[in-house]
Amino acid sequence: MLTRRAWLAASAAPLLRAAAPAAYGAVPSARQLHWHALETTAFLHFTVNTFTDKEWGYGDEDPNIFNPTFFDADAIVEALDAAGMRGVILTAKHHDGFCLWPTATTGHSVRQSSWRGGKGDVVAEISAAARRRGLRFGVYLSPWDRNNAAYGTPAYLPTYRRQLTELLTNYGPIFEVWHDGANGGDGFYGGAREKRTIDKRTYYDWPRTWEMVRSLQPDAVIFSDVGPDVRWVGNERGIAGDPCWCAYDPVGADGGPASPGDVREKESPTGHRHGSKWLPAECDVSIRPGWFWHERENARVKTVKQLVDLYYQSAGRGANLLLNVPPNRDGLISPEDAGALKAFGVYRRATFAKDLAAKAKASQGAGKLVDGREETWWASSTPTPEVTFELARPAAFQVIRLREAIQFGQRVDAFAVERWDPAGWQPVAAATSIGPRRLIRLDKPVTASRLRLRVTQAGANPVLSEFALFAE
Ligand code: FUL
Repeated sequence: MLTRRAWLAASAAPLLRAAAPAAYGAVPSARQLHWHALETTAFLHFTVNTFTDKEWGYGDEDPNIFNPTFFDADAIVEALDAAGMRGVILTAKHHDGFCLWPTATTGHSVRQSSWRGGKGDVVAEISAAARRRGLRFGVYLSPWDRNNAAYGTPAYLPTYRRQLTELLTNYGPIFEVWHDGANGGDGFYGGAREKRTIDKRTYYDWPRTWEMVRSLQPDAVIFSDVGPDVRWVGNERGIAGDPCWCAYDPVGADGGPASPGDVREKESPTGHRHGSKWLPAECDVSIRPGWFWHERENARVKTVKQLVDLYYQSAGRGANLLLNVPPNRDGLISPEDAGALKAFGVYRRATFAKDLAAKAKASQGAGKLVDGREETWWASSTPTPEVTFELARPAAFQVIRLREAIQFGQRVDAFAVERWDPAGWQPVAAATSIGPRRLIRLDKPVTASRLRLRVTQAGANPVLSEFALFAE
């Protein structure tokens, strides 16, 4: 199995019970640890835009236009599950202000649509379908609301918070709350049809909203450009930095305090090696050129090869991948997207089914295995340990996966993997950050029966929880 126990199984030495290592630098909260384990999640961009063929709705849409005749939440979630997605975040309200649940806060929602006679509730159906299939459910609620007459004045904020309260109280456990940084500009605004700009730093009073999220859904992580739990990776291509550090101290574009929509995004892909906050990166990217479904983009759905590459460039660098798959006008995932998702899932299941190092014997060098009750990790007693793995038989592998026991912080700066051949140790791969996960995909398979992991630089004695090998 691909668990942290693999490290234990790999050991020839007896298990030691010892005190947990002291934490180094920033460390994750319990809710962040759960989030890291999800690894890949899906985004659903779905609203009036799906029917108007737009990316940003103006806010003046006729609610009747939202009419996904064959909407099937189970079919949507099934398509995401096939790709190995462990959570799904729905655009409960995008910038147009149209709410996909029958909210009491506005007249711009599914309740005003003739879809299902005004009795439809996309949030209820997707959250229930996700629960049935074991996927976690999260919500995107756009702060910018181009429909709301009060947008831009303090009177809008209670509405935004009431919408969030409805979402966080009526639809079961929420794993992630997603705050978009796109803000302000022109819109319908109750008929005013004008441009409204807000001060991103002060208008939303985010600390107060986040406190509310904490009280309603204490286990949910909060995403924005600046966290507080999960950071935007700084691009919409789905690509993390290399290295990608989990710690980050976001700074505003002008060097002042950062806020959602105002961050020096060039620093977000990499994070800060010695940042004071654990603020890991999430890579949002769409399977299509746009975030919403457009018929003209049916031929431009990412191929399985592109999805696999993205997986290594995001999840493989320790970030989470948030892959957007927009439902179409029928209220279903189009066959093009479903096909790519399925093939991506097949690749993942086939590649990661068998850890070729699971039965290897590890020389522990100057370190020890520690039984942390829930899991086991290997704590080095030097900053730059070398561990040798003797495989039961020669194995051909193309992917190496490492994990740090991140509850003790991100400690490793750089490492190398080598294989033994009669002429001595030969380099196989080298990389920098590990954190929750580091995947190294080799250009071609390598065959070896003895491997060596060398941590070449670390801020503190490494604490590792996995070394695994896979054939692609
Ligand atoms: C952006 C939005 O403006 C896009 O429409 C999309 O929702 C993307 C995920 O975030 O800021």
